[in-house]
Amino acid sequence: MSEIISKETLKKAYTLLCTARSLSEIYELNKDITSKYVHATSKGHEVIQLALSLQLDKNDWVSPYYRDDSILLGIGISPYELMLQLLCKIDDPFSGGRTYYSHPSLKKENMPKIIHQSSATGMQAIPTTGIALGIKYKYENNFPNLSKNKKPIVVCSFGDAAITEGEVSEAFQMAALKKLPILYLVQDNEWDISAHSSETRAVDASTYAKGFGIKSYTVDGTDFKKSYSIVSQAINEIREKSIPILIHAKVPLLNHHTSGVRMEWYRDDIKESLERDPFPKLKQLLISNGFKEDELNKIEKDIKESIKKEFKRALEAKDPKEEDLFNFKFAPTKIKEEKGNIKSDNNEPIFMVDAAIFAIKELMTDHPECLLYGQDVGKRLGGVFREAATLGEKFGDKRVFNTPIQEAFIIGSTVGMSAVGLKPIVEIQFADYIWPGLNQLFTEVSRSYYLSNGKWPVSCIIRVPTGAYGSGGPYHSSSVESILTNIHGIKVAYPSNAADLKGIMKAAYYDPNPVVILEHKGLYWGKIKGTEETKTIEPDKNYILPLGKANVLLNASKKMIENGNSICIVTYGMGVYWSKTAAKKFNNQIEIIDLRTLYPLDEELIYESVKKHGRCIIISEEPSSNSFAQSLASRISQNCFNYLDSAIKVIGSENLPAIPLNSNLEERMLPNAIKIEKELKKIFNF
Ligand SMILES: Cc1ncc(C[n+]2csc(CCOP(=O)(O)OP(=O)(O)O)c2C)c(N)n1
Ligand SMILES: [Mg+2]
Repeated sequence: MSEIISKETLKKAYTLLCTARSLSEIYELNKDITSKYVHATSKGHEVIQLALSLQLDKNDWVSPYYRDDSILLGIGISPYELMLQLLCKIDDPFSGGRTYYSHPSLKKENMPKIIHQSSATGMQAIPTTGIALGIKYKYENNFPNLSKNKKPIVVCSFGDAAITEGEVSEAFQMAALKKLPILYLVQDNEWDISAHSSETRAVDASTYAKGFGIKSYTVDGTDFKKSYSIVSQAINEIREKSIPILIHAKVPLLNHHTSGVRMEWYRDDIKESLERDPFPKLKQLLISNGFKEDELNKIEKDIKESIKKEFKRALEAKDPKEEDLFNFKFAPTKIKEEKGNIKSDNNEPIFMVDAAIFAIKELMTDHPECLLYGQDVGKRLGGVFREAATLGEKFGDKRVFNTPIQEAFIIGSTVGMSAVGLKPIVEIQFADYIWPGLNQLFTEVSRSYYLSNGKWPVSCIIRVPTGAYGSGGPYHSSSVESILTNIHGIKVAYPSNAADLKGIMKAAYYDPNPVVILEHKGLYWGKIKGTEETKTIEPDKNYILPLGKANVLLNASKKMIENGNSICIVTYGMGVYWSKTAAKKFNNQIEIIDLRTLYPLDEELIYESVKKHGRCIIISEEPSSNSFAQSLASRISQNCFNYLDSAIKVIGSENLPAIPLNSNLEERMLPNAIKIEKELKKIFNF
């Protein structure tokens, strides 16, 4: 393992270490200004970071964490660019002033790529492992233009405390299971914030990783020679063998935890830590390799001067303008109009469940970058609702595969998969179990495009069977649309029949943004009384239904509208069928709008219709209070107030924690046609 490190590399490492130190110093000297926006620096950790970053190739991927400014310097980011981020300036190359110091995202031709880095510790493990999964997928499926000699690797960097988090174990499990080309770098300074490792972990990172079957190396992260050599060995092994490796680097933290949490408040190890300072060690290494001390001192002095100038320049740089706030909410989609033939040659109506399968089959046939994974979706079962049946047989288990019970991984890995150009369709088995995945959806998936200033949209479809019936009971019946529509940065569709589901699946696929499709399991086969119309003729392959387009399913008569005797029901999912049944009891008085997509919402159509009728009921399957439906009612009231003859009514489930298993209780809990009919009558008699 005796790596010969060139003098050029040594000099570069020393120069960058001086740069990192000067940055730490100038931020601290100017803390009145710089502490406006919280930041942490790599002081004490620089050497392992440089040993890594100086060995990365432009085709590699790296996810540095908030203490990794030396990794950023090492891959070629300038101190000025880092300062722009520190000060949240518009030309901050990562986020245009939207996110903190050393929270990068980078998509430059000649540098390693960096997906959006959130500030949630440990959460980068899953998206970053998703990149490695994507790279492996591309090699296994013989994608064109892949480098054969120097295969890309992925690096995920963490602090020692971060790897105690649950989600990290999902990532480690998958990396080991699938033999992914990923290097986990753990910088162990023995501190969480003020909690010491003796309080927070039973074993260190290398022992922990071994439990997953991940090879690991421990190294003194202040020793450049050893660090460089271990990193070099690990990178070569990963490139050649496609395996995960963990490097556990022991380092001292020589700066405050962050600008806001000062070391003098709680650190009792400052003196010992300073004795492990990597700076004099690296200097000594250079001297023993023939460099003159004077030359090294001059480098240090020149850098300090230049950092001072750059800091002054950065202070004068422009801030973002207010209107910049709105850029990059969603990446633009080309799918704006309903297109193609909703009727095909096949006149036999199909179930909703099959509409989804047929859509995915067409997509996977045309697009090698389309793949499907989730729990039990593989060929043995094809999904617990058989909602992926036949796909595994047709496309093989490299493209349609089972995952462990890892909702966080299923959702969060799409960030990485999408970054390498794939289009994952993933599935959460029941809406009730989306909760462990919500963190990834909120923290990583939904914010990637916005916080990377438009660099990293996440294109994925997350299928979520949802809703009650079929004796689902409290853990297989929940509705979660209020939670989902509260997450800005994802789209949420909720189709109610086979044709819509097929058309929406296509639109979602070609959408560059994350799309959750809620698929009501009670509608999959149209077996529940009143839901027979979920079955439709299968639309043609080219049929596509844009997201955000609601549909008027039933019209009230002109006469009833003119006489002020009509009402508009706004609903979706199962609500469509309860409403249809209830409407039969009235004499052409009811208009039904099926929203089909909840975010974005077809506000234009809704307001137009409410203004026409002057009355509106919103029906959803969720408990009604604090819900999406309530929020919609409020929006309608604000926009249509002058046209309303009565308050907007919301009908939902009872406001209770769960849908009970007993069928009588379930019946009482949920809305139904009779309850809706009663409300309609009340409103007409008002
Ligand atoms: C999920 C999450 N919980 C809590 C925090 C607050 N927090 C920020 S840094 C930190 C300590 C992380 O320690 P470690 O991973 O060892 O990195 P170090 O700062 O020591 O380099 C905590 C708890 C966070 N950012 N994310
Ligand atoms: Mg730590």
